[in-house]
Amino acid sequence: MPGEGISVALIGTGFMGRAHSHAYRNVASMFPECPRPRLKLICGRDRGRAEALAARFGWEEVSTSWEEAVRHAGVDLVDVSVPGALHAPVSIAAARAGKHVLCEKPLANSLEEARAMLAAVRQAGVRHMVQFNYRRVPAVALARQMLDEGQLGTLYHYRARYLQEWGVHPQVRAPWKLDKEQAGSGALGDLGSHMIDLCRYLAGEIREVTGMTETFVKERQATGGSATVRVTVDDAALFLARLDNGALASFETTRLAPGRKNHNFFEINGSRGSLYFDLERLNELNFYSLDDPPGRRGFRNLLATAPQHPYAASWWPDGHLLGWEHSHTHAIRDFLVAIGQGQLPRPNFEDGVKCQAVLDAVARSVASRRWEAVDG
Ligand code: SOE
Repeated sequence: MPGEGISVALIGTGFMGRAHSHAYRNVASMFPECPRPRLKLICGRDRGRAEALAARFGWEEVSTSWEEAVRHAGVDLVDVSVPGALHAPVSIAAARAGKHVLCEKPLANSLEEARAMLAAVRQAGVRHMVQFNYRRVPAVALARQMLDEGQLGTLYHYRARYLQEWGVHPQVRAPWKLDKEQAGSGALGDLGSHMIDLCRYLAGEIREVTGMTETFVKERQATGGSATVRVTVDDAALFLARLDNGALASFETTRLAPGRKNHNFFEINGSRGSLYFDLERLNELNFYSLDDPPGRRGFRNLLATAPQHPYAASWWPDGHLLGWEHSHTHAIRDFLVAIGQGQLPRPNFEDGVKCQAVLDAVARSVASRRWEAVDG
């Protein structure tokens, strides 16, 4: 209920810790229908860093023990924004303590862990969501609406790319992302999971895949030092897929694409038209319709900032653009509203397991060099 408040423990003080802190701090001011989150506790291994974030964003308490934080009697919701290896232990402990759980993507480092997490939240009867924030970009949610309206007709192709540049630079920001033990995989899980989730959201379930991965740079320097880190994950992954609805899909992700800062792109082709989106132009959705008269056809660029567009009415007048951080605010708004209404939001841990099953099938295909079925 608006006004009653939901007390949050945020586990993690890195990039996502900051992004989520920003969202919790602003969400109820911009979305008055949303229960107001209480920024109860922030937890991180480095006390100084947690204290600094607490001071900046207004977290009431600081902890260096996630085990204690998830059991805190004053906490209703645990936000898991830590490296992948901790997603399962923290989420499962939080669910067992009766807390709602928001977990960063990908849900886990393995399909087995993801299934155990789903079992735990179901058994505890708590609400759960995976922070696949790109579903909540207004232009992406608009694409979903247009697909629901049938504006593309029968779907033939889903084409996804998620390309970043940072891997070509000698020093890396988050060395844990290069370590299989901590991250599960490289570009495949980190960026590929976003591509898979958007495909499932927009176009349909993935039935079978064939893929390949490569680690081009085998050793790297960690941030702020001369220490060399051995890279045990992929730099790049490519895979093809067949969807349940018969559409064909292709996916490409890499951390080694100079000039591509955060190029999360999809294009969908159907019998009546096409849609494409690029995160680096996140306010825009491009639509081509065969329903337009011949001689007047061409991609039109829809600016998804009008009050008729998803989430947009709560922000600024039409044409006053939104940014990347709004996708996190929208996702957290939807989770808090769902908790307030006693509903289970999407994408929840079941979606997280389905995404993980696709990642697992790609990894199996890389090893077998064959097409692999996605484990249902
Ligand atoms: C990787 O650079 C990264 O930060 C991902 O981990 C996030 O999920 C993505 O939203 C932006 O890029």
